Amino acid sequence: MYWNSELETIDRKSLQELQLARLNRALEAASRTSYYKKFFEDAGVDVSKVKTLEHLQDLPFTVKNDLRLSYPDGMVAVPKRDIVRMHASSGTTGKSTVIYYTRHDLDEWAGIVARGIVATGTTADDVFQNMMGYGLFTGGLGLHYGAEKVGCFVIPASSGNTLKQIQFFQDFGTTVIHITPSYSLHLVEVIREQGIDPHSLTLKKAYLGAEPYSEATRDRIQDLYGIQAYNSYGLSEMNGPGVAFECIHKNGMHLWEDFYIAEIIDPVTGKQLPDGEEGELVLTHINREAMPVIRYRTRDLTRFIPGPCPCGRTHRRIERIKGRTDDMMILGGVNVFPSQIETVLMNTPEVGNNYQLILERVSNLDKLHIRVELNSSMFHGDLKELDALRKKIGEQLRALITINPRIELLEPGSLPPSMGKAQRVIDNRKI
Ligand code: DLL
Repeated sequence: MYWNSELETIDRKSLQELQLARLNRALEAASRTSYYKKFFEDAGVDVSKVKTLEHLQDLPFTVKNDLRLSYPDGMVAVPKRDIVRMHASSGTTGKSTVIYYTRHDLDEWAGIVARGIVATGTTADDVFQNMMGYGLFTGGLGLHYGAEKVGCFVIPASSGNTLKQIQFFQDFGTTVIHITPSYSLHLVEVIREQGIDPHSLTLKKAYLGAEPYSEATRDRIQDLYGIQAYNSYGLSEMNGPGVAFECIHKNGMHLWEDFYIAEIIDPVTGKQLPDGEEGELVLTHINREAMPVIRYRTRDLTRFIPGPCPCGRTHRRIERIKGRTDDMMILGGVNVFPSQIETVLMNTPEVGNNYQLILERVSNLDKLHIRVELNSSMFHGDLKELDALRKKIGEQLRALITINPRIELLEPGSLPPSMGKAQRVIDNRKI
């Protein structure tokens, strides 16, 4: 039931003591790096004065741009010969951000990934098909070593090559998949096109992550495949996947607090918010030798779910990520997240598995154009029916988020399928 029962069920007081000891070690390591040394000096802070967990709030935030500025190795705290791997995320602008790991870091990372895997009931009897990209992206290799640690039969399939993936399901009796929600929605369509009933496969579970998605999408994936889907959260700056994982209760993701000190802040003021309130997640990595990262602003919006979890793990749970602060759209003065629109679309049975949100600026006003595929079994091309459906979706969007977008209904298969992280929002506004 647990991978490491001692650490997963540690009492809060001991956990906080461990956090403080590890924080001091991480701060000391950070001060040895060329980037943080100057960073702390410029901010006028003396990290040796951090004597309690509350003192962490006196330190400045690290943002994505700091990682870019420190490129290639300004945040490395160990000699090069101790580094055994790097990962990188390209991002859309500027230099890549590079993350470094020692052998110990990789082993520890695989350990928390194993915690998440075991928390969902997966064992050495499972066949784990890893359909996240292998390479510089952390999704593939990150889960790979955790699943091997658990003793699963691991198929390092990577993403794409959809027909082969389906063949592997059948030939090796895959029971667990690791996949982005958007790719899983494409995959299930291809399975059906092959004349295979997804429910007839040996699949039992999916680990979904790497991109924001709604509860309605999880429900849809569970129904389409006839499996249980678990939410998995992570980001390359904090190792990659494995930062937080759902247990069998599927009620928020346990964030491994012996690895990360988590804060929820008001994204505007930067001040910590009271427990349970929604805000931006800020993480300090306190268990990585090669590259400590202090008070990293994730841009992800969530909150801590109050109260204990019936599974007995004492690490607090974060709620499904609502969206990224940078993905928020302001439409007619209303703040809207793509996940809110997705909820309406995925709760509409006539709607298919793929959609795009296109933002345009017309006479100084932001306009949203939703392009959404229809479900093939519902698609008859009857204009009256399509009109009624467009109206129905429009009404629900208005009722829930008071927006009035242009809705375009498309034939199934019209939009580019996603093999990894989907690009849902296309911003054509010229600022
Ligand atoms: O996406 C790591 C990962 C791989 C997580 C596989 C889970 C599974 P990055 O490429 O650095 O790392 O992107 C991190 O993706 O800040 C979130 O905005 C988003 N994200 C990741 N997991 C979730 C999730 C990997 N479960 C960024 N729900 C993060 C919502 C997620 N958003």
